[in-house]
Amino acid sequence: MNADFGVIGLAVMGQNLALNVENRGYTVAVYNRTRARTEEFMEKKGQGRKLIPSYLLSEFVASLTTPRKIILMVKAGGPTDAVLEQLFSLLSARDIVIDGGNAHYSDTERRIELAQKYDLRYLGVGISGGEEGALHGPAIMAGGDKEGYKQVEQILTKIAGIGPEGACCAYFGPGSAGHYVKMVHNGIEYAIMETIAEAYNLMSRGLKMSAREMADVFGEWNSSDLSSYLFEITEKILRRVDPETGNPLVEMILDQAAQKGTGKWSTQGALDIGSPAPTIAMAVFARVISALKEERVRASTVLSGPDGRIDTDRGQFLQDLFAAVQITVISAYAQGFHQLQDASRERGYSLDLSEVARVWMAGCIIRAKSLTQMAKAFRDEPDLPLLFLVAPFKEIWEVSQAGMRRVVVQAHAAGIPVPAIDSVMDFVDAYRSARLPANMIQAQRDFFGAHTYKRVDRDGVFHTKWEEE
Ligand code: NBP
Repeated sequence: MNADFGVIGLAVMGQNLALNVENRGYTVAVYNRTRARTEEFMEKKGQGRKLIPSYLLSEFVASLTTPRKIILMVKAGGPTDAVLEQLFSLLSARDIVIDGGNAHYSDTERRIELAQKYDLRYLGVGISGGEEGALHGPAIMAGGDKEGYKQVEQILTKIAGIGPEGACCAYFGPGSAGHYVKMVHNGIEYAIMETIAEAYNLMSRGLKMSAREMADVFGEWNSSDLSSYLFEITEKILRRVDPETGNPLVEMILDQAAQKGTGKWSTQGALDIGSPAPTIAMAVFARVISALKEERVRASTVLSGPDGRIDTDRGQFLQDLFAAVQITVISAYAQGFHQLQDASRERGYSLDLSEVARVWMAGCIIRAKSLTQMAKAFRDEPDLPLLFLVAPFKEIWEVSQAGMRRVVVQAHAAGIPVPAIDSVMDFVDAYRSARLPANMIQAQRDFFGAHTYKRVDRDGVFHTKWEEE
């Protein structure tokens, strides 16, 4: 029996992806560096299935029909390089290698060049949805060798999540396009998670609401235009009680957020191409500050400020908070799409943003009802720079900005940090300003560094000797 598809790496993602492919009727070859993991997988989940385990990479390669179709689900970075180093020399020309891990886009570019030397077809594919998604239908963001994609398209499409506009799998462009889209997906994910955490903080610390009351609010929001996976799980999290203490479980969790790097990469990528992604950046920095627990505990006894209480009409505040959260969440997507637009130009991806929005509609962590309207906005205007410029997002901004401004003012007055919400207020206010104070910055640069400046009233480049009258 020869396998149709091969999976290397049998941690949670690889196992579930292998089972997902097998569930669609394919025979799947599986291999993992550590033998025991493969044995355990076969024993616990592989019984009676069309899975072919191998304990040597050469045997794994030999068990696949040609052209071979192999996906790597191993730890990104060095481990992926370690596998590829062995794998490439075992393969035949035009075999297809898919990196399904969270690779940095520059690593993908480098590996594509290496694969070309072996005449292999290399695909960098972002897969989102966590372990459940991998098993039942992830969002699949592919990039790289187009011919290679055509040959695995049927399998990838069959295992993908199904959204309101079809299977959530697409080829986005050459090179590292797929991994770049996945990286920005994760950046948006960071920003939405931070926004939700800020809303939770305002309700819990500011309004002194109970976990159950907050769960009701998130449940209500999840039945509105904000309907999305992250709001859905937030309600569930707030309803979970810690069996040991009887307290809401979330209150028993240490307030130090971890980060695996994709939010950071997304921000670095935005800075590299001069794309405005302040909310994604603030979400990364919020996690960085949260990690400084000992410093924060010390500072809390040294630095004074308001006590965090928000004394206001609760109903009105919650309405305003909805407005602030809605604008901030839309802005997270808007900044992400802006970055993709810029990266597409800069890196030659030729991304179709309506297709990106469509693929994010199911299977992935940032799936949301509003993506349907976002896909339409980019179908109507493929080069749309920012979602807020068109309906219905323009109207949401018009209707909701007053409430959002009240939330920002009240949060600052109470001493509650809202970096994501705040960053969006500043971002949109700056973006809608025909004139910003950057003229002062240009004057300063010219003053100390003779960097020159342009004038508003005529063409040319100018320099002033500022200390001479
Ligand atoms: P991990 O990212 O924890 O990686 C574990 C796998 O990498 C194991 O199979 C391990 O083999 C293998 N590996 C390592 Br570590 N070093 C290796 C080496 N030098 N040579 C060969 N194999 C090596 O697994 P995961 O959480 O299932 O994620 C897999 C990929 O999918 C990652 O790139 C991840 O970023 C991405 N991803 C994960 C999620 C998620 O929710 N977890 C979501 C989306 C994408 P061993 O058994 O021998 O140690």
